[in-house]
Formats: sequence, structure tokens, C-alpha cells
Amino acid sequence: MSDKLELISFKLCPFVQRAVIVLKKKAVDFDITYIDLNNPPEWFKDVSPLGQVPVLKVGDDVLFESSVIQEYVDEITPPSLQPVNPLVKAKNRAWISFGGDILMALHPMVTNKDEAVFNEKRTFILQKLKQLEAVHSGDRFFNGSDFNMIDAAYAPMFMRMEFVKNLTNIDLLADTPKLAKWSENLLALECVKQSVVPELPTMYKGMVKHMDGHLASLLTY
Ligand SMILES: N[C@@H](CCC(=O)N[C@@H](CS)C(=O)NCC(=O)O)C(=O)O
Repeated sequence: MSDKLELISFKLCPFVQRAVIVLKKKAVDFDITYIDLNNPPEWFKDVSPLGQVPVLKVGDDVLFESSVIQEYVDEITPPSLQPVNPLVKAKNRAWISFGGDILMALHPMVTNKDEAVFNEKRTFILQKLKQLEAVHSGDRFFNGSDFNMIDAAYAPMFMRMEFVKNLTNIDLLADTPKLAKWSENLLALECVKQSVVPELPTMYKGMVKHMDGHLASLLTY
């Protein structure tokens, strides 16, 4: 690899974390540049086509979309984290996208002021988790005993669900025991622990309080 990779990040972003987990798992030497998404620097508009993070700079080129970044990093650092069987790989890609929808619902559940929106998002998430539980291997990771790309993609969601549980006693994984165990297995991994800044739990609580949504009224500490 000639050019050192540079990842543009926002510390709270779970999609950035998906990319970082793969970079850490593959022991890639990369630079990370943090921006404040609430007050992005001028240069970010020129670099990010959607105005979103993550963005991976590869020399003069720019990659965006977390799943694309994950796959690029995986391909340039064999052996691959993807399952060998094309059908399993394709199915995993679909379930990774499914996990993106859960993450997109988790944010309003955590931040929206309206209790009805909170309930609607929680119901949506619990329904999606039941579907996910039904296709999980029941083994250590999603497909079995090997850590694959889909495991890297889901760990950020589980980390945030763990924050919610610690802050409010709402356990979104209470009725999905395979997912609860999967979450425990993923959150214990070094590549997952090292994929966020140490102050993230404090920042997450600060974000919940700052947004002052319905969930903030349920904080237990
Ligand atoms: N589909 C994108 C989603 C990325 C995303 O939603 N990033 C959020 C931060 S967590 C963002 O940049 N939001 C700013 C915006 O949409 O303006 C991916 O997987 O990379």
C-alpha cells in the first residue's frame, strides 16, 4: 500500500466505527481526522459527496459509504473477512444493510422529544431484532465461529444498545438471547474496544442529555 489511508471521522458516528473496526482488525496503519459534524470545516464539503462521515482518503481519491470503505480495506489486506461462499456473502451484505436501518432508527429513539416517536422507533427496532435473531447462527459470531465483515458492521449498534441499557435500564436485547450473546462476544474484542475514543460513553450520555429527548427523561444515572 503506497499512500497512508486517512479516515475522516466524527467521534459519535457508528458508521465510522464500522470502518475503524475493519482497519483495526486488519492492523492497518491509518490516520484519523476528527471533525465536528455540527460545525463541519469548510474543506469537508469539498471532500464528502454526501456531507457525511465516514470518508476514506486514499491518496487523491475519496471513498464514502461505510460498507464500501469496509470492503475496500478488506480487499487490500487479505485474507478477507468475507465468507467464501458467494451466497452467504451476498446474504451477509443484505443483513448489513438491514443493520444500517436499525442504527438509523436508534438515533431518533434516543434523541426525539416525542414519546410516541420513541415508542414507534423502539417497536420497529425490537421487530427488526427478532428477524435478525431468526437468521443468526447461534454460534460465537453471526455465521459461526469466524469473525466476518457482518460482525464488524453490527458491533457499533450493539455498543450503543449497551450504552442505552447502562443509562436507562432499557434492554433492547432482552428478548433475543442469541443477539445478546453475540453482542457480548463482539464488545469483548480488542478491535471493537479500540475502535472508539475512550470518552465515548461519557460523550454518548452528554449527547442524550443535550438532545433532551424522551429517553433523557428515563436516565437512571
Ligand atoms: N450510509 C452511510 C451513513 C453515514 C451517516 O449517516 N453518517 C452520519 C453520522 S453518523 C452523518 O454523516 N450525518 C451527517 C449528515 O447526514 O448530514 C454510511 O453507511 O456511511
